[in-house]
Amino acid sequence: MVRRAPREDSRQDAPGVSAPKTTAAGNAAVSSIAEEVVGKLGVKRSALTLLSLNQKKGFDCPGCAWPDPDHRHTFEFCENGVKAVAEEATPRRVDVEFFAEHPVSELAERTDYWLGQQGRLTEPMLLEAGGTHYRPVSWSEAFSVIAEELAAMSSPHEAVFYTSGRTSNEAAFAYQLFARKLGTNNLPDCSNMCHESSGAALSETIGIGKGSVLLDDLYQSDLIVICGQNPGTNHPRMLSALERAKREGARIVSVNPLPEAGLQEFLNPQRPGSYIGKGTELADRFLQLRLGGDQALFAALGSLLLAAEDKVPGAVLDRPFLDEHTTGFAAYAEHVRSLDRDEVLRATGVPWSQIEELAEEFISAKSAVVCWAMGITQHRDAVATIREFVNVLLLQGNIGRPGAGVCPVRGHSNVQGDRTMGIWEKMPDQWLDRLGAEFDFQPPREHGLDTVDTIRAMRDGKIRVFMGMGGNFVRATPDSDLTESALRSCALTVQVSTKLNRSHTVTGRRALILPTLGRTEKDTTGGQEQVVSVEDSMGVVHGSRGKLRPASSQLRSEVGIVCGLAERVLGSDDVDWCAMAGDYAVIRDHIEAVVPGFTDYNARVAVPGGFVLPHGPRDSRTFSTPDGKAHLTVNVLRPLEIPEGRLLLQTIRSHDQFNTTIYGLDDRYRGISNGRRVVFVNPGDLHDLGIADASYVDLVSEWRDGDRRAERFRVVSYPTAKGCAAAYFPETNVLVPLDSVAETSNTPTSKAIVVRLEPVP
Ligand SMILES: Nc1nc2c(c(=O)[nH]1)N[C@H]1C(S)=C(S)[C@@H](COP(=O)(O)OP(=O)(O)OC[C@H]3O[C@@H](n4cnc5c(=O)[nH]c(N)nc54)[C@H](O)[C@@H]3O)O[C@H]1N2
Ligand SMILES: Nc1nc2c(c(=O)[nH]1)N[C@H]1C(S)=C(S)[C@@H](COP(=O)(O)OP(=O)(O)OC[C@H]3O[C@@H](n4cnc5c(=O)[nH]c(N)nc54)[C@H](O)[C@@H]3O)O[C@H]1N2
Ligand SMILES: [Mo]
Repeated sequence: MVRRAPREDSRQDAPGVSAPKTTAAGNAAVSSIAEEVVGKLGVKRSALTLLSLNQKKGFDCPGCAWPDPDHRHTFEFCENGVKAVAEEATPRRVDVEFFAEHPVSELAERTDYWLGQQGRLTEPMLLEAGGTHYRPVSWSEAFSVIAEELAAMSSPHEAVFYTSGRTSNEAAFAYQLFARKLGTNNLPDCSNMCHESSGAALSETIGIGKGSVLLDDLYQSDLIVICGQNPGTNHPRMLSALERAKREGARIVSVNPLPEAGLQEFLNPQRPGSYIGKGTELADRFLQLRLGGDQALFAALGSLLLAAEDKVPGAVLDRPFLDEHTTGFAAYAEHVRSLDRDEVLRATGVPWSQIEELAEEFISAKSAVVCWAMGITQHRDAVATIREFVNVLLLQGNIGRPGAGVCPVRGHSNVQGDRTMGIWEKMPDQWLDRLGAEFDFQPPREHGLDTVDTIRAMRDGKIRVFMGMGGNFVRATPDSDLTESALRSCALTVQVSTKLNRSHTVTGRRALILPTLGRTEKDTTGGQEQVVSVEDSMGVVHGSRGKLRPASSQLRSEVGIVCGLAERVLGSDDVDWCAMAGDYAVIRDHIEAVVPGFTDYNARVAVPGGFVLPHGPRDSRTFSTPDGKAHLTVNVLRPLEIPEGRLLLQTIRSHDQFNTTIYGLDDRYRGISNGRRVVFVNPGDLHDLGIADASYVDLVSEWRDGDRRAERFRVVSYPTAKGCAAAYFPETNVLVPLDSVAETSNTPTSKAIVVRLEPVP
């Protein structure tokens, strides 16, 4: 399989390269914000947009899921949140003339960057079977096409309903109801590629798949360990929280193969005082470990905590907590006591003395939080790794008390809320019982397809209709060539989208684009101004009100689309689709009846700042596992075997992208400008491999079914951990084998692909 760069990508493989930065945010970020917004939106629209962002009566930032502090500055936003907003609020339009001008075959040759730059989608478009161009259709005709294809299925399981993580609670709830009324749990989502491993490990060990800390816990914590996360780029507002935590006495540790800017030094753009002079050095300690080394690291930490307890009994472990609230201690202790130090060194590449120092940090801290993101979840042993985080925290009773806990940092702004609303291919029976009772039907019980299994089912010709509620399925998923041909085997692909992307160009026999309102836009569905709600990474639910004039008068809200479609397909027999679309408060009443924790939903969502969902372990050390206890677990170490002359490649985000949306071609903090086809390699590895810095290579991934190739990447000598290379996604998704997935969670191993570098002229 060979993947050539699209033609205009030649510009992207001759990047400028300079030394990486250590400082994030601050002045550079502020001027970049001004440039970004005023350049794209004009002065007036910029002011309205920014003044509404993350304000108590404004809209939730579509950037990331980091929570808003209680006492917001006039501007609680960050450079990358502003880019996300500017991308949505762009004055550029993809209209009927655009589609008449550009055949789909031509659009399929364009880069992600070019497609995104074309602007907002404006009206429903249909690609007929055998057609060369999309043509405009009415909403009614679009719904008829979908209804016709759904009616032609021999089983409801031939339809798949994907969700990205920007969809509001209200739209997500209506969408899953539609799928389940139709008779299927085929509800894959971006979480399957994101924090699925976190949900799996946390549900098993503490009884709930969500993080157990609130912002106040970070402020009160003694020790915050950040593993596998690059907040300077992906959660910049987290840096303000870390800065405050640090001022209040926290120690901060970064565990990462890359020395990421921001954790090293931070200039707070929200506090003008901090522009002067140096910023705050956030991380007190940096452990540069190998890709996938975290499981071994935390097993080693556990063994060191036990050894310290042996020396001074009662000084380290929280015995009363372990006795009262946990099971599995004895087996766990026996397991980590027999840990092989050489194996830990091989897996982590971190000297034992540094691990001992980190263990000392845990021992002397009164409370500790572990934060993590994609550097942890997208590995084969991700679930085992997160269970190992839980083990270390449980030993010291660091769950369910102030300043302590687990903190998986979510990505998409409402990805956590979508799950709470039932967007999951395997919702528990109890939840389905309540859904069935509220709407008087029997929801399907058979588990549905997740993202990877959806691709397998399409490949095997088992899927007739694919619908995407947002996102960019074909680019976000692994094994691009295989996934593209899998999607082409569908009879119909439907994308509900704000902006043009590659998923509109790689289609089933027929394809629909349904343009929708973004988070920033005023939603007047049913003739009244509607409010939606979202849940952040810490389980806080709050309202979001768009302020801007919609990009086109033909856009419909996601709720409007789902309810309109459901009514067409299912009739208005027993579900009040029309009432739901006319007033989202009706949907919230249904949610209140089905989803625990949403009592008085409508009243509480109207309160500025919203409300916090209950969380047993955090609130009362209640663990809803089968035995009511938190579980220490035994996790066998299985080091990855990297053949001689090969590197382990991780696929990451640049500072100028939101997942598959490419804002620009720079990665300022890593010193890259005007290009994306770069591969970061340790200078020692370059020396060993005999490859020169600044030369060009093909990246060839080796898997049991053969090689996959991404062509022509510029080599950048970079201080990444030895043996561990990095390049940007989605250009490298072609290298991720579909079957290379995390145990249990089925998440693609996007952070660990065995590659060889083949020099090219
Ligand atoms: N501006 C912007 N914001 C975003 C996004 C975006 O694309 N752009 N995406 C959003 C989404 S959906 C998500 S999920 C989050 C993603 O947020 P991140 O997880 O920060 O995103 P990545 O770029 O994938 O970075 C992974 C980090 O983990 C490190 N890492 C990789 N493997 C390992 C490992 O084995 N061990 C350790 N300890 N570290 C490792 C990498 O070096 C890198 O620093 O951000 C969200 N916010
Ligand atoms: N190799 C590799 N692959 C990865 C990852 C990785 O680290 N490495 N990360 C994975 C992760 S963490 C995630 S979350 C997934 C992301 O997967 P997705 O969520 O599927 O992808 P996005 O790029 O976020 O989707 C962007 C598109 O969403 C649409 N959109 C934007 N806003 C809205 C809206 O408000 N409503 C609607 N209906 N549409 C909207 C726009 O049309 C835009 O083109 O990618 C995964 N893929
Ligand atoms: Mo994500």
